[in-house]
Amino acid sequence: AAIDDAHRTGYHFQPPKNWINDPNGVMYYKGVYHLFYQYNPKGAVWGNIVWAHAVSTDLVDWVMLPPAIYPTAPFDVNGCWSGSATVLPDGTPVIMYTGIDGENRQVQNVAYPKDLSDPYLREWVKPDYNPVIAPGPGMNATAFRDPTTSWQGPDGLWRLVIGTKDNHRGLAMLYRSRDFKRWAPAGRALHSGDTGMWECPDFYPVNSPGVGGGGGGTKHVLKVSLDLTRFEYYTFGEYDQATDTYVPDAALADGNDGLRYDYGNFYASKTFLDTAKQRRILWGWANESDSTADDLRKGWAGVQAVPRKVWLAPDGKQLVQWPVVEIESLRGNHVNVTDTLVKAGQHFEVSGLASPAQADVEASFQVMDLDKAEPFDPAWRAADAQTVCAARGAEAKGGVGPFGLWVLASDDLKERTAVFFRVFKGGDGGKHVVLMCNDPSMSSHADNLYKPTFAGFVDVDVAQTRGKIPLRTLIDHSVVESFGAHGKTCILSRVYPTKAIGDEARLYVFNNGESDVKVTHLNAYEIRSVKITADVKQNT
Ligand code: DQQ
Repeated sequence: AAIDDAHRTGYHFQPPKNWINDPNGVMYYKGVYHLFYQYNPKGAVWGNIVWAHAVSTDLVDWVMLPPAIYPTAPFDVNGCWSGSATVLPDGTPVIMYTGIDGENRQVQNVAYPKDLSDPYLREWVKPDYNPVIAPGPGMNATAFRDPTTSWQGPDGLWRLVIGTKDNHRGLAMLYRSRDFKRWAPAGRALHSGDTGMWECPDFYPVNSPGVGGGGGGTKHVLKVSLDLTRFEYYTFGEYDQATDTYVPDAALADGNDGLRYDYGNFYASKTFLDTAKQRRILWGWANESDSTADDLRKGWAGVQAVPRKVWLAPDGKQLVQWPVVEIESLRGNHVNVTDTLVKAGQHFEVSGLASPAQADVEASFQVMDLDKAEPFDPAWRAADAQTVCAARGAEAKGGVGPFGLWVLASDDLKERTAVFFRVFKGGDGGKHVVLMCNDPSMSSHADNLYKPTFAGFVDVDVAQTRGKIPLRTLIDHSVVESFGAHGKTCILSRVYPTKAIGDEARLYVFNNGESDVKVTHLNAYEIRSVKITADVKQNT
């Protein structure tokens, strides 16, 4: 079947065709970044799941390899679901993944590289002693999956956690092993929450650059993905290695009120430590938001968000994310706007890019009159940002904001996706409340699209920044991936314009608030497409 490429991405990872979902087994090994991912070799809907495999030396251009892990044995005959890689101290990588066995139980299996001298680690071997972890008596065998990367305790034992549930309680169950072969259940969860099933847990240390330095500044992050609501949240806190206890910081909530990596379409994410550059990198899956019929017609579904560096904010209140610096090597021509006032109700086009459908926009906005901020409705206190933003979309005029970008816009402006801020007064301690939103309600003339408004609060003290709020937005045909306030609040959204495609797409700055807003600077870059090449096996 023909592949419809009108909405295919230029620099967000996707294979040439078919369905993809979760990133799996992400790792850096001897100069090569590995990305495995859930993949249906037979079509553009979820099913027949294998681990597809791609490698890169720069996180930008990718070589597509044959699937690394696929059903071959009783312990994974019905599917090879998500999991993680661990690089052992002797340098051997090991993958632990969820197999769906002949009885449709979820069990955990290991796989090892067949040939460590193959720089791409193309082939993986599953020992006969699999599965190495099976659901224990009384456990939910159809909700027991997605093992994390393992970590070693001071006693030399390896640990990992597996996502499961007990009725409505999501759990990250702890297991220990000396040899990766025999695993003993700790018989308890590292953490749990009243949220429904925990998929794709991730557990790792972070610190703030310049703060603590591996000592007091180190926190552990626990992230989980909620299959009921399709969002992820994280907590961080103290992990006591000796007792294997994790205590999240008191200010952090579990569940709906928890902090999110991304307030948009971003799921089943996973991090790894990049030992080459001493940074932690986050991969996450962005699902389609068109219909299944559209996906079948397109011949493909699913992309990966750009890899993001993740670290702890210096104030210790949240994580911060930023596209890996390598993405900037894709930048080409750019246009620049400085100190340009956008009066109430006005907009202007940022023209001059050959194709704003594939661009990287870095802007800083300055609110000229914060006194115009409307009071924050006390009724919103119990609500989440998305509820507030759905009630006050991009078209609803406000005091301060909505202001920001219209991306993937048609020349008549009938198609456009708004990425914007809104500022209210009367938050905690009299501070301003800053909201960042993505409103796709006008993004397309097409029918049958899922067009939710996404939003998150932004922890920026606008009185102190003199009204300044920075925004970076990565635009990639059907992806709008935004980073507010230097990566404090992130929102990825999928949109499918019918007119604003390819060279027809345009970029605007708008202000629908009463206060004037100054664009103190804006740089919009064309972004070249990455190279996705087929594997050429060397003849030796
Ligand atoms: N996707 C995988 C599961 C995981 C879910 C199956 C999350 O292992 O729990 O494709 O998207």
